[in-house]
Formats: sequence, structure tokens, C-alpha cells
Amino acid sequence: MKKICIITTGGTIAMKEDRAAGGLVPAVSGADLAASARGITDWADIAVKEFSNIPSEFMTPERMMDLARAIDGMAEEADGFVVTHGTDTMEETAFLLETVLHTEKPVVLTGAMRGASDLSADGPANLLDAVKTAVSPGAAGKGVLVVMGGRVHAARYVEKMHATLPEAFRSPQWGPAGTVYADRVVWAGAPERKARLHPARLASHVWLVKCAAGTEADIFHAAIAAGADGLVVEGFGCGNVPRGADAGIRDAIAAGLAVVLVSRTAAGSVAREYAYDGGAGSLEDAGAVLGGSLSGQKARLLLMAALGAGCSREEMRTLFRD
Ligand code: DAS
Repeated sequence: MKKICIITTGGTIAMKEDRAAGGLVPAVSGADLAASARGITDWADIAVKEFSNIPSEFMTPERMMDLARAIDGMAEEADGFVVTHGTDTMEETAFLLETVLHTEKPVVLTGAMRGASDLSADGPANLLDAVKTAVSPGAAGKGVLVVMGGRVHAARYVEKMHATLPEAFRSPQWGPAGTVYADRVVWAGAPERKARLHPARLASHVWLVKCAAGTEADIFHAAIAAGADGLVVEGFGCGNVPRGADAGIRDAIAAGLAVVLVSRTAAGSVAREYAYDGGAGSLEDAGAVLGGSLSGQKARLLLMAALGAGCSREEMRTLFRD
């Protein structure tokens, strides 16, 4: 039987209602969490390691790097890893882990949209599904995965798309990578682990700017003035931005910031479709890097890692290309 190490970091999956406090609070240990998933030991030998017990809105890129180092440090102790994590930033942790981990062993993140004491708590079933996925032969070589609501998602494409419902996690780009059944996991297309970087540190000042109608140059000038190392811009559609934003982005490039352009749409990729200033093509020609189909928050993490690894603009273009 394979050995799976469950690493707990916190989140709603490990919370219970505290009426006096007026809501959910961290309250479940790693061991109790594992014990709550009835049948888990039919699938694997389970070890549990408590990494932290925080809501994931308090998770930071630096703590994600600590988690990656912890997993790599234990890589020889298990055949795979399940990380329990809050849902708010789960997609970010999953993507950065995929980007920086040395181990090729399965790493599966899961959590819960309902607390452990809630009616129809989803945590135990998600945890069992995550272990089933981690021991599945099909998990090998698919990078870091997220399992929620009976679906397996690739770290690169998964997004939390609803604030509260158990079916919050989707992969709008290509759909889920697999489905978990009572007796097995059935895999869809094969997600690939694209980015491999091992930066000694992350660049810490990378801004993320979402364009809206009429966005001006001022916010980009603020990034320059703040000494940002890099800037991710979420443009409209296939990477189009307002005239003011176009001017601000060009100023940022001229000031030496690394600029990555993605789309604010939930699916699809930026593309050189329009010939005028404000389109992705003219901004790429001005020195921006086209960020493919990545979400803004994931492109920001990849840019933090790429800058930390000292990547050139051309290396970044290869890294971000879909
Ligand atoms: N408490 C939020 C978090 O930790 C939500 C959750 O965990 O599901 O991300």
C-alpha cells in the first residue's frame, strides 16, 4: 500500500463553529482531520504533518515557498502528498508549488467550502478523494493537482469561482483533469507541468493591475514610483487595454519593470489580434511579455519566481507561452 503524507496548513476544512465567537474558527488538528475521512486507510498508509493552522487569506508567497521546501524535504518519506489548505488562495499555492517543487511525486491540494461542524461538511469527502487521487497511477507526471467536489483540477487551470458553494472550483480553460469515483479516479486530458524554476528567492514587489474601462496611466506610474520589480496587467479580451493604460504600461517598460500581460476573462489566452496601440501585439513589441491563459494572480507568482531566478525577457516569453 502506498504511503501518503497529509500536510495540514489550515482553512475552513479545519474549522468548527464557535457560537460565542460568532462563526468558524480553527479547531481541528491534523490527526482529527485525517480520522474524519472514513475509509482513508483503505487507500493508503497515512502519515500526518501539521505545517500551520491558518485561514488561507493569511497565506503568503513566502510561506508557500516554506511549504515547498517542507515537501521537498520529506520527498523520500512518502509516495505522495496531500495538502489541506484554505480555499481562498488554494489555486495560488498549488500553482507556485508546481512551479518550484523539485519532487515529481504527486502533490494534491484539497480543502472545504463548509466547516467541519457544518451540516453536510465537505471536508472529509474531499480529503478522501484527494488521497484516492494521490495514489492513482494516473496522477504521476501531472504536476500539482487540486481535488474539490469530486473533481481533479490541474494547478495551472483551477480557479475558485464561487464564494460559498461546494462546487466553487472550476477549470474554465479546458475543464477538470479528472473525476473521483467511489472506486477509482478517471482521468481526462493530461495536464502538463510547464514551468520549472528553482529561484533562491522570489521577487517580492510584483504588482497586479486589473484594467477597467478608462483605466489611466496613474496606477502604472504608482508602481514605478513604488519601485516595483514587475507588473502583471489583466487586460480585456485577448489582452487589450485602454489608451491611458497603454501609455502607463509603456512607461513601466521604459522604467525597467518586467511587464506581463494576461486577460481578465476567466478563460482564453492573450493573442496578437489587433494592430493598434492598446492591443497585445503592440505591447509585446514594446517589451511586454504575453502571459498566455494564466490568471493574473498566477502570472504574478510565476513572474515573482522568474525574476527571482534571474530570467531574461526572452526566457520569460518561453515560460509564459501556452
Ligand atoms: N477561510 C477561508 C480560507 O482559509 C476559506 C476556506 O478555507 O475555505 O481560505
